[in-house]
Amino acid sequence: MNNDKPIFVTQPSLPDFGRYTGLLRQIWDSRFLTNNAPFHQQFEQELTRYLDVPYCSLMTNGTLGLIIALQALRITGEVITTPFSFVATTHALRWNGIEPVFCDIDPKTGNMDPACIESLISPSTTAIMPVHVYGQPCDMDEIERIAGVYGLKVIYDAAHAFAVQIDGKSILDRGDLSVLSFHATKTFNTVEGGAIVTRDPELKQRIDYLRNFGFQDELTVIAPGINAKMNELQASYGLLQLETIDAEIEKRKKKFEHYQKLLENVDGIRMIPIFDNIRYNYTYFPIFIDSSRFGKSREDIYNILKQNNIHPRRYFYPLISDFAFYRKIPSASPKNLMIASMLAKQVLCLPLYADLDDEIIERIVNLILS
Ligand code: T4K
Repeated sequence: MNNDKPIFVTQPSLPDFGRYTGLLRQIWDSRFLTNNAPFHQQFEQELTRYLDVPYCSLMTNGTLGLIIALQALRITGEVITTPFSFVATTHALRWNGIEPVFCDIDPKTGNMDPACIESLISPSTTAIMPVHVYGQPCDMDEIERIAGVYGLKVIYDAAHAFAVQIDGKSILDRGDLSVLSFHATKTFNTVEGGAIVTRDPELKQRIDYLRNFGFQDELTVIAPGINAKMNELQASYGLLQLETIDAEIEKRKKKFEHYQKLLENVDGIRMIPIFDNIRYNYTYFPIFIDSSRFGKSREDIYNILKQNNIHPRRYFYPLISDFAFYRKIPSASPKNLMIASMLAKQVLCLPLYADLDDEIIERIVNLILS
């Protein structure tokens, strides 16, 4: 096996080149490049159908989706969120002048622990923003129950949760809004991209205005919106990706299960739980290494793999609450985030993508166990 070729945590799957250039030809001919043009409209419709959700609004990326979701719901004050996520989750709050309040997480899933939410609610709290980390659904019933009692909105950061279903039903129409990412590193990618899912047609309308500077019509601007429009190169690419996404998820599932078989029953290595009634998208393959039982630490394994030109990622280390500009927030104290601090030290996301060779998976596992 050739060790000179680096193996990264992921490698995007792309649409068929010939078919994509066919669609580019149409864009060249029409000269409609952006601003709710034909491919944008078609992709938004087909995506809504595929995801089996009431409404969805395309975005140029997931981060702007989060920023707009908060604007659309007029969220202010404090929002309870998780530190065990990509920085974009908390940055979106700060870009709206909102104070993040960090909540500890469930050790089994890495998702926000609903039992920790109530003690963080203050008179300034207006919403809860959980993340379906690694595509594992949050405890949505309990989060939404608490939100109902205290009159809070719920915005799910569903960047990892494309097409995830429980008992055959999408999880994306839960809460007030869910926000997807279609970044190149995700199971479903449009190079950069994202979407906001809602059940409320009026809210969808407001989101659509906000992503286009707030324009309602040629002469009316209803709010200080932003530019978060997906362009025709992304939308046409996305249409082709939709055709192959089910096969993509199946391929990733096989790779995921190969790792699972090789790593089950290894003392000191834990994987995320997989439930039979959930349809996953297999974006990440995280393992949690307990060095006291396994004998080697997460950093040891990370370095061993790096020395062998394999590049796993420590998603999510450092915790968002450990970055300098968030560390001063009272809830960022490690004492408040004991489980999150522990998982951040243990986690390692191993390479996972549709074209990953089984032999490379075996080599990675052998290096971990050697
Ligand atoms: N919320 C959550 C929970 C998120 O995880 C994210 C994004 C967001 C919100 C925001 O959504 P977006 O605004 O991004 O749509 C990556 C991604 O940039 C980011 O989208 C993602 N989460 C995050 C978890 O991971 P990096 O800095 O780790 O990516 P990077 O460039 O180091 O890529 C990882 C590896 O993938 C590279 O070593 C090589 C490979 N790769 C990457 C790219 C971009 C490729 O083979 N081809 C490529 O085109 O952040």
